[in-house]
Amino acid sequence: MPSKGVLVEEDVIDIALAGNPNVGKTAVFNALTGMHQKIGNWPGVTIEKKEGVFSFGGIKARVVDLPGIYGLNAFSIDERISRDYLVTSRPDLVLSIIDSTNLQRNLYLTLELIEMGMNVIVVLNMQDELEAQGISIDTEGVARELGVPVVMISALKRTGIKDLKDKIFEYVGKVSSRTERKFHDQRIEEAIRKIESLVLHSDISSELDPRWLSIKLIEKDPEYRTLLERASSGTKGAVDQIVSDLEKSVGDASIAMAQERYRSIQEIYTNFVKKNTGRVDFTDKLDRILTNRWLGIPIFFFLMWLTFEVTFTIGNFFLEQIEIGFEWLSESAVSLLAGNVPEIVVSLVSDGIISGVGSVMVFVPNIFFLFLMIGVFESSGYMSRAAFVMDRLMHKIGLHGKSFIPMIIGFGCTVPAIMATRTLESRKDRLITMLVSPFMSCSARLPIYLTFTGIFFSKHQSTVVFSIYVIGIAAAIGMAMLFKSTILKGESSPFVLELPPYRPPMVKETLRFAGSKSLMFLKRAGTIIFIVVLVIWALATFPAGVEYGSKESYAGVIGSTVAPLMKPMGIDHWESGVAVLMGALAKEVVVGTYQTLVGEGNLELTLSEYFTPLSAYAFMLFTLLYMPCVAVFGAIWEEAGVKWALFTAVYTTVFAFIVASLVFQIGSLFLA
Ligand SMILES: Nc1nc2c(ncn2[C@@H]2O[C@H](COP(=O)(O)OP(=O)(O)OP(=O)(O)O)[C@@H](O)[C@H]2O)c(=O)[nH]1
Ligand SMILES: [Mg+2]
Repeated sequence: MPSKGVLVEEDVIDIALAGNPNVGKTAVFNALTGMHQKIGNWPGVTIEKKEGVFSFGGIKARVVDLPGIYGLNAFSIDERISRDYLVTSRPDLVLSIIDSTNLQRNLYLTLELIEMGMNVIVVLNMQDELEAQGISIDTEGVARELGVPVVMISALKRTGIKDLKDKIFEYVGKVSSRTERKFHDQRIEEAIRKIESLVLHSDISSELDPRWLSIKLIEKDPEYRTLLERASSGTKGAVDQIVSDLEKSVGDASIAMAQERYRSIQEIYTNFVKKNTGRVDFTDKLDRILTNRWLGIPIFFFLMWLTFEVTFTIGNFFLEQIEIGFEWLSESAVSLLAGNVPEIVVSLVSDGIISGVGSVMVFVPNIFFLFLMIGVFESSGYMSRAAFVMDRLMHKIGLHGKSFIPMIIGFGCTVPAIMATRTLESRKDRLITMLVSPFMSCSARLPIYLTFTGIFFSKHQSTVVFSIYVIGIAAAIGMAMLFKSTILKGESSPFVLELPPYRPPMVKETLRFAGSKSLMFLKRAGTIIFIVVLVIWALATFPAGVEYGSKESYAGVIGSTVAPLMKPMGIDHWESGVAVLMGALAKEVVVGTYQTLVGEGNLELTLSEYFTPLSAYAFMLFTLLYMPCVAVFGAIWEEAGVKWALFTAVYTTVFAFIVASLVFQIGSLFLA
């Protein structure tokens, strides 16, 4: 690592990307490094710092992509990650990424970074959108005013990237120069200077930049106050004296400083930004419909239904082809192996591996199309609208619409949904969102619904599956309401939900997203599901001498122990007991378990003997609601502690049992 200040050619320079949420930091990161980190059109996509490298003209750069922040006072976990990285790691260079169509709001953080004494290059991103809106910015003027280099780029269209690299290159070999530009009123500057020299010559132990620390002390930032509390009473008294003297003339110092920053920004804006008025905003027009008071929620549910329609109709076409492929594979394997190897090996290969793993793999096309639809929602900007229209409903239960974003992510997989709760400021809101996110039906449950609706509701497949998803959302909201009014009472934090402009979904990125998720599904099928299938095959085969998959096999014994508990849900056979137990590892294996237990038998025939449409529906509800898979358990453990992970597993399972039993019992009354 180079010494701060002088950068020499053979050094690796550390570059951080900082900026407000959704301004294209990750897009810039990908453009610089050639990597494919996730980007999406809503604030809060990046929730952890990510590293990459690139070299250019003989220099090597290590780049860190950070979660979005509005300013250097951090509230939520993802914001804290960014702030702490900037403050304590002090990268050699910070690229302050700005959405140039939104200069006014974005510049606040830039000013803070400059005040912090960072080496800053201002990157005005989204040049294409700026031009489309007929706005122009005098970059030279802004650079002069801020005292740092300014580059205009479009990370999406990849324009200006070379320019940016050139500007980065200029830093190498140059003595870092703190900008002389001071944004504050003379009285404030004087106070900063006084405290700065106190900090330098006192017992306040800190690695922080002294000017930055002084500013934070004047702002009475509680996190930096603690440093002062630890210092001697003389130092503390002197600092307090300077601050209170200052406040006598300027009022609340932190407000005065914020006002100064806004004043500088306004000045820059009026002097260097030229706007063409009179154009009609496409985003505004579309939002009048999509976020309409009355239409918003129905449209959201319609789009959800459409997602399943696409997932099923197109997905099922491919599914059938793959199914035929696996049947052929299984038959060929049997005819090839039969007579040549022991009977038990034939059974292992055809009953266990091919049909068990195959029964899960066939759903890859459906998974692909589901994620393709989710990807389109994410990159078009609709995601934030969904959160926005649900906001009113969420507010009624005391949560913020922002909580709905992790929940939507949960339709793909619950693990990233748990991680996405990091964007919520309030710890209690965050916990509640984590506790209820598993009810948002993840893609791993889709094979269960597809199998069961295919047998029992083949005419109304997407409507039935849609109803399950809606029940999942209702359960999540209902439970959130319960938690909010009981064990996790608290104020909901005020926050204005941001609506990014609509953007055409990026075809390549969205396809890659759907592809990588499908691949992940395949990988799970190849690893965890493969192992589970082997275990089940063994349990169904042994003890030696019993008929394969019979009640006397180990699997039968285990299943029979659990099965009585499922009787209230209308389930009266041991196979489902095994399937549900295994499903706790990964929900994908539920179908694989049935298939392996049935072996050479016909799965559809067997299930249609075991279930009625009513009990099949109850069973789908149970698998929707009962304990999330081990990966989610691990994620909650990591984010909130083992206590909450255990709590989630137990309460969801009890809840699932109650709901599924009620549905079956009440349904039986009507159908009898
Ligand atoms: N038109 C246009 N869109 C862009 C440009 N750069 C990024 N975007 C889009 O802006 C959105 C946000 O991009 P990200 O890179 O995810 O933004 P981010 O700053 O990393 O966002 P967070 O991680 O949520 O803080 C995506 O929809 C991108 O496709 C650009 O230069 N032009
Ligand atoms: Mg990002």
